[in-house]
Amino acid sequence: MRKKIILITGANGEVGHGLINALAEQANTPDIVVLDIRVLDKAMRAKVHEVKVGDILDTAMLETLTNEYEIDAIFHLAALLSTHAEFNPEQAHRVNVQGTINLLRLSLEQSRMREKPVKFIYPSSIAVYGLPDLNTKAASKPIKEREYNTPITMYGMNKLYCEHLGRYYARHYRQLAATRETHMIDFRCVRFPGLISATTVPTGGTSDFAPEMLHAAASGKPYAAFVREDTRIPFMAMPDAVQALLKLADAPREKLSQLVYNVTSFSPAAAELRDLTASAFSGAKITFEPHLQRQNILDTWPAEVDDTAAEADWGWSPQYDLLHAFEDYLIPTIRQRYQD
Ligand code: AKB
Repeated sequence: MRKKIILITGANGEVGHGLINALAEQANTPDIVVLDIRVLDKAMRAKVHEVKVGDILDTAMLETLTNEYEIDAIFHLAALLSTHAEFNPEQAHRVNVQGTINLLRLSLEQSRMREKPVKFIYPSSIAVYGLPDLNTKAASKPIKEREYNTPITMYGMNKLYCEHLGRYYARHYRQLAATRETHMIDFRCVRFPGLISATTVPTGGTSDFAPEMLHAAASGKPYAAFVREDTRIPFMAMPDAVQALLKLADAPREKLSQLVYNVTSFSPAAAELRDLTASAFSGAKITFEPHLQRQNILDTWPAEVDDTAAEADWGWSPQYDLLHAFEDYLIPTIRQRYQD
């Protein structure tokens, strides 16, 4: 009999670490197998059953996973983020889209083998939105899932398309075949805002100015934010992002009225983030030197998203608002990190 597992791709990224910690603490959870192009950090290794170092584009390697394990759920976190993707759009497309198709196919294969849908948990992003100008952004109410789905970045387009691919593999796969698929996949998606972790500094994202500012201040380094002071996008503290993934994964299928859900916590202006950071770290040297093109990307992302569907369907509610995120999670944990 094959061992039942949960597969996490991109596990060495900042969401991956939090997710491994949270899953490892849960009772009755299948063992975790992780897949990343980099070796998993040492501190995490004891918490997982196996670390596969490899590329999600390597279909032969993915096949060995199918043969070795019964995969109960996949958290597909691997992706090239928005800023990184603009430097190599075709590579981003390969990783973000073809990589996701490879994992969707693997899930479908597994669903057939065990005659039960594999849960496919997919983090999408506010990058799927593309507001036309700042006036529209300022005048908009919190944006719903289906509004302004006109991204300007390769990453945003990749995420939006993969949301649709998830729907295809969940509901319409090979719809003209003589025999219909009986076991498709159970696709569930959250659209994350910018994430702020106290323990890891992200790379390659456009929302990175917030975590970069905090981590620089905590480690006594000056920081020039690449945005205007009035830049406003939604953010979330990392523990809430992990909870969102777990809560959506646990929700009864019949309660889910849609496949893709916005989730959000707070939407501060960059200047508010600077003020909160500076009041926690008295010597902080934070300035603003907007980078025209990265700013342009941020200006197309909404100031606020509407997450009422997630709240209604699966009880989503963030633990941290802006002040609590800083006071109870970010500042104490980051202080500790840079004192050690
Ligand atoms: C990025 O900035 O690319 C990501 C995101 C908002 O999805 N953090």
